[in-house]
Amino acid sequence: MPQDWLRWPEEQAREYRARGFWDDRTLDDLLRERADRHGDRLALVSGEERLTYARLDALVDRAAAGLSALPVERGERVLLQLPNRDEYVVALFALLRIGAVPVLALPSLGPADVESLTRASEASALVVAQGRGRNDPRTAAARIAAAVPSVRRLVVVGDPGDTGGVSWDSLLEAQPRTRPPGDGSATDGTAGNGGDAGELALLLLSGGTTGAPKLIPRTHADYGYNARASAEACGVGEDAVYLAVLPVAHNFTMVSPGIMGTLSAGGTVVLSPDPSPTTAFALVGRERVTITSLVPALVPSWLDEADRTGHDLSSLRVLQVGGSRLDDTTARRVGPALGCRLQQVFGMAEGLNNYTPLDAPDDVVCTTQGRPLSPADEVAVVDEDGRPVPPGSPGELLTRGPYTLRGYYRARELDALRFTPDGFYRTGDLVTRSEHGDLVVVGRVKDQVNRAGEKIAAVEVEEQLMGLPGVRAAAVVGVADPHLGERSVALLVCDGTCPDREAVRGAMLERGAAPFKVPDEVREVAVLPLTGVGKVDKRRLRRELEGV
Ligand code: AMP
Ligand code: DBH
Repeated sequence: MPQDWLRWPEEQAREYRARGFWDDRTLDDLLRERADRHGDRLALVSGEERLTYARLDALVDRAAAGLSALPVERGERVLLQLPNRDEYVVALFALLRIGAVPVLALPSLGPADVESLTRASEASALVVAQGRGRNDPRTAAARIAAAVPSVRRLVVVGDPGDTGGVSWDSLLEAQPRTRPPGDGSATDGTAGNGGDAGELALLLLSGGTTGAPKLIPRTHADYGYNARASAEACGVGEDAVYLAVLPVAHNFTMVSPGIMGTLSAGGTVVLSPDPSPTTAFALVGRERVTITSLVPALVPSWLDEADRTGHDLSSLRVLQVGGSRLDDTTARRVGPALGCRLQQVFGMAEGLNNYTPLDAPDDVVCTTQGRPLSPADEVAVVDEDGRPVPPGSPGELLTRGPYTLRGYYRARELDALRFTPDGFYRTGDLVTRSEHGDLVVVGRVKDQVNRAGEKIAAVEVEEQLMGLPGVRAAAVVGVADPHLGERSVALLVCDGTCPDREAVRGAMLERGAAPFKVPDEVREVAVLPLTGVGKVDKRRLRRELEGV
């Protein structure tokens, strides 16, 4: 396979293998091993469906056979846009089993995002779920399948309707090849950075700071290590019951430790169809959930509901919170209200995961965003000239390590900006680091709004705003918001009448934008403040907006 993205230098890869961070297992091997070892244990709960490891493994075999028959070939990219249902887990592992590369798309993405993701990954198939009304993903998927030349197949979980696609259930009718247990893919250690395990496993979407989607390549070896090490750091073992509340395709829910970490440890994954505390608490009580993860925007409603719920939450040991900054006051309420440990998680789909240690003092847990997961994670906090700053001073976080990408997928020009010459990823996050290595996220360098954990690239929205009649200049900034973390505010300089929020909303949705990208507020201004070099001064804008 031609190498179209940058990988770890060979010497570095050798070191990660020698130190035991990377091994020869594919992500699918992690599931199969568990199925072989204790097939009768409960792996996955979704609605009324309760799948043991053996049953999940058998379903994955059937789905793999069905996908192969379509055909989906080894190495092909397949876009998955599915809600929190068991079919997601089956489809994910089935694709990995046949060596195809899942491209994980959040259900909240708009049709325009799904299309550009499909184009950027040159996906050969799309897998979506039947929905309802205007936002039925089938409608967009059918259009994209017709418009994007690489797409040959559309698979629909539910009724394919008039999309021309095939139903997921019909795929499961295929007869799997018989195969001896434990026979993962060939791992002869000769290909790339560590046999098959060094190959591309899946593609994730970056929150991104530029209009074009940035695809994050993750290998079996690095993602598997991320999952296993996270499970260990979060106390997730065979007795763990992980509740997936956030979308399953989110990296947090996938690997920190999420679905991959829990299944690799032999625990049980429970899927929540929605993030409301009423739904989640019923599942916590029924399934004896031990750990779950949230974005900060969900935490207050969970704490309020905990006061009045009749469900038994005593099984809950850890509540992980991450994706955007959790305020210290709310952080301190978590333990007493839920009777469990808080764990802050500062992660990114690009790699690096930071966790507050489960046995750390409350002050550390409630006021920091954690420490790097791996002893091999290298982090540096640097000033604008790339020079390290002293402990406690803010600077940009740079990182490299055994599960942090060395380059985006097919984006060499972007790589030159986002990576230092010696392979450190520039996170765009402003942090401080204490002498003990605890990180605090204090802001960002990157031009992005972090709205309830959903990352919005300012330029992408600005481009859309500039396309509206009468708009001469546009700037989108994130402003601190007690509920969302940040809300997005659009400032427009106009000729004549300025579009209001409703007009902006209508135009953006019309063009297929995701609803969460529509600015929460639209304001007309006479001019935008500029920096010395003539760029819109977003820091000043943000300060001014937060001051009112
Ligand atoms: P993404 O690129 O979509 O994977 O988003 C990763 C980004 O989310 C990080 O680079 C941070 O900017 C932000 N983030 C994630 N977790 C936290 C956290 N616990 N506190 C503050 N920001 C966070
Ligand atoms: O925000 C994120 O992307 C994120 C947060 C927590 C993440 O990717 C992760 C943990 O792995």
